Amino acid sequence: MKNQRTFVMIKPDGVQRGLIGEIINRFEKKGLKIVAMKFVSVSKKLAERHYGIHKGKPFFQPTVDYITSSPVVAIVFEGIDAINMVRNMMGKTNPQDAAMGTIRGDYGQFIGRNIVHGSDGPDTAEFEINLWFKPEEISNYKKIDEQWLTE
Ligand code: IDP
Ligand code: MG
Repeated sequence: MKNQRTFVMIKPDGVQRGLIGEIINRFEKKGLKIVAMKFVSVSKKLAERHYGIHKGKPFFQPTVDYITSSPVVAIVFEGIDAINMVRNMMGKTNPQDAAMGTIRGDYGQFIGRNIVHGSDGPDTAEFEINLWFKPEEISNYKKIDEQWLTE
């Protein structure tokens, strides 16, 4: 059982379709703690760094274009096994394969518009949190429900 931080982005389609509250609500109700959050118009440079691992793949440029097309919400969540928890709650990359009950399964139709991003492992989470947030934008604080989320 490890407390982890993970980076989440509500992508432009999630923002444009009015799903910001719905998505944050799901993570919040699960018990994940928001430790950083901001509304961002993503630059080409930031988008290319964020998706740098996919450089050279056919979907790289379309995905950069997608996340720079309209503002996004950038969030750092903290919780027990938060990285996997968020990935499970988002569902598979392609909304057509994502289980009902997941964010992508419930709200998405197409792989190129899959609503939400979440870090895929501890190294990626660290890289992405540092890429999107300055240390002073991240809050260390105790939340009143924490004692009820563990034994
Ligand atoms: P992930 O977001 O579930 O981690 P990745 O394979 O890391 O999935 O891909 C990053 C993003 O690139 C996806 O969320 C999606 O927006 C986009 N993407 C991935 N594969 C495709 C594709 O085959 N067509 C269009 N877009 C894709
Ligand atoms: Mg990924």
